[in-house]
Amino acid sequence: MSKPYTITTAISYPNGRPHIGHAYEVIATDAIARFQRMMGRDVFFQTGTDEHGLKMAQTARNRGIEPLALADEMSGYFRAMNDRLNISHDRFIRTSEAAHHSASQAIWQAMEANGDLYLDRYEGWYSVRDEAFYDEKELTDGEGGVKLSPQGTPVEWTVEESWFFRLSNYQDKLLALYESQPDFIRPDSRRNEILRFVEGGLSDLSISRTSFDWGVKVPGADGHVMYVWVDALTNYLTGCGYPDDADRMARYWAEGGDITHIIGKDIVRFHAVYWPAFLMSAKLPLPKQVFGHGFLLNRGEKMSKSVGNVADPIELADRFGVDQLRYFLLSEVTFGNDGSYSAEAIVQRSNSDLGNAFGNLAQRTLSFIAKNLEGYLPAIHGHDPADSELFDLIDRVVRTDMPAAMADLAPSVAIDAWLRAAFACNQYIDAQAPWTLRKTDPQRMETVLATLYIAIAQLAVAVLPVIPASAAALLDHMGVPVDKRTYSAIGDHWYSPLAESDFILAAPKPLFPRLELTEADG
Ligand code: ME8
Repeated sequence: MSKPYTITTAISYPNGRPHIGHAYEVIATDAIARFQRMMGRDVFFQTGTDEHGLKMAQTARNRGIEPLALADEMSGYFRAMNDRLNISHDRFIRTSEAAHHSASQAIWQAMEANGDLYLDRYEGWYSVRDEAFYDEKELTDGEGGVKLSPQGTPVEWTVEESWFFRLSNYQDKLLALYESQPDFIRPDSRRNEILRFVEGGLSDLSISRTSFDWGVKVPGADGHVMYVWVDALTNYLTGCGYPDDADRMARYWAEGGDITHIIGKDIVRFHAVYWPAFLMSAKLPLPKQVFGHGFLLNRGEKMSKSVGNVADPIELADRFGVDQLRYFLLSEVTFGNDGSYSAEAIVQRSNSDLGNAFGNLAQRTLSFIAKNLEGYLPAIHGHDPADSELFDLIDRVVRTDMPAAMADLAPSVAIDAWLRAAFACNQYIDAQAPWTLRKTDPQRMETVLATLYIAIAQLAVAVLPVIPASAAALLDHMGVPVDKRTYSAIGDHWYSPLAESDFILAAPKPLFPRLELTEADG
């Protein structure tokens, strides 16, 4: 069996509807998961909603409904977003599921059995918006005497009886982990930030709450619910069958397994400090990598409900197209850096790359075949050096450059390579001028068209993880067999049998109609 590959997004707080930042994370993760499947890997891709905690309880109370009713409603919007954006997750987890409560209680008991939990009194600062405890030394002064967390959210003084996790015991073990697995935290900026934090010393972590009851019950401690991050992080194990399904665990959460968490930069501390410490304590395998992507800004500004600049991903998809939005987000933003979006930037990228560079190339070539060869696929009559040069370049791009970039979680680098190959095809068609060859050398015209047809199909296969629906529609139209649409079968060997069959190529419809801006876009 092929080597398992586990990849997850963060699970989102369903205290409101999904925004473009949520869409960005799940689209990037989807592209990577699709790529790994095309490499023949046994992929498990999980996403979902993080439904417990004070933030959910307070939002529900403000709306006069039960937290579960809020979670039911909002979780539905996250699911609907994933459907709309063509997300290929294998599991959508909700932390209110019974199986997840069992998994959270099991990891709690394992940490307790290891001697890492004790009961005490918590006195300190808490941010409901971040669902996070902070040390006094991390805080800054906001307006009106309000203290602010490093994320800029207000904190409140909290005093209550609480279970604690001996995080202070894990400082050396965590530093040893970062040292022996330098890629555990990526990108480097995030790694350095975490190194500094852990080197600065770790306090024990308050991991239960008594002031509200919306959460996973602490086993054997009436009145305590787990701190939301304990149960939230455990979602990754629940999806992998913990604690009862040993076979599933061995497959997707094994020692040395290929396990990647894709999350935003604001929650790296939870994933790169608390999570490995919990797992070490419970004597469970660790993930291979935690990747903290950047934030998406609206025209360079932080999105916020009060400013009213929070973009709805469904609206953007309706207006510009799902694949246009996916392509924009993955090509525009270097994964790991912050990025900006605006209507102009989406329109510009889509029209120039998808429309002009790739769509027109396919359109010109396929219409030419449909019209001049009555749809019969052209035969190859020997190759010129120009043909081999184009094939070599595409081969390098689709077999080496793109897979290397995707495996390295760098979709924008993969797309750059892809675009370079599309430009090379455009130069080839202009230089070879099949419209002239039609009169002067019809055999050479056929070879040129066959070369382009193969190149276009290879580029369509290679870009499937990024724009799955459009690329598949093009491959369907071109008659490329489904079993050839993988990175390993991307060579041209499928072409001759297809050209010799009675397949007739119809005139294509434009794949990426030109997008226009409106006055409202400013
Ligand atoms: O943090 N741009 O949930 P969440 C890019 N429940 N990514 C963004 C973003 C933006 N503007 N805003 C948020 C939580 N994100 C926890 C996670 S995991 C065990 C629990 C990212 O709904 C954010 O960084 O606030 C996170 O990775 C994800 O969206 C969900 O954020």
